[in-house]
Amino acid sequence: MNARALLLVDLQNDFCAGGALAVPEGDSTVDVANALIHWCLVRGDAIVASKDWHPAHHGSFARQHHVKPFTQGQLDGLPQTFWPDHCVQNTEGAELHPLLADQFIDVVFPKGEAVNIDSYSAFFDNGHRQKTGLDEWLKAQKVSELIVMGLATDYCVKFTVLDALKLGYEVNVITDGCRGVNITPQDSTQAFMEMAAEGATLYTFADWQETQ
Ligand code: VGL
Ligand code: ZN
Repeated sequence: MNARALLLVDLQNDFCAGGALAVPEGDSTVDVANALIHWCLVRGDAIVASKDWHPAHHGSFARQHHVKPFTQGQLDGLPQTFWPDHCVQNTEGAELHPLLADQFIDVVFPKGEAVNIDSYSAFFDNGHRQKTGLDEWLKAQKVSELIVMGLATDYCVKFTVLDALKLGYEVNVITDGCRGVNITPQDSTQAFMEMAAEGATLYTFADWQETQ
């Protein structure tokens, strides 16, 4: 009872250097992830990951709407930022970062597979219409506490954390294990503030280690 899980959000090639939607310093989160994996293995925590996993013609892709990437629009009645094509199913860009110790991940939850809706959160799509299976999996393992890190701070990490809090999990965010897209420069800072305001506890990896 009261088990704990490490949740690694979208540590995929396309969000790292050279990727289609490269997040500045995205790669630098992988060392933090591997260190956390080590800690969690020793303690016997569950280790789970999410993967952005889009069909080739996903509705979040700017190309599908003949608009420039990073512009705003709507997708199936929801506000949508249009992105460069990224994390297309079964492409190298959608693979987890090669240096991530992914052999220790218990289960990976894909998201963003439905063409007409995006899915930033690892728990639900952006309309909260469908669940990914992550919540059920964690509840079956009696997980009540999460350690969350990954990419990108201002999208998938933020919405994953906000959903986790609404679902009743105790959420610890490892800030230096996250990097943001920052379409506007303050987006990541703002995202961390929102997560904290809703009840997440923010730690640097060094500070988190002190608590263990
Ligand atoms: C993400 C934009 C589009 C993320 C995914 O993982 O944060 N951002 N798709
Ligand atoms: Zn995406």
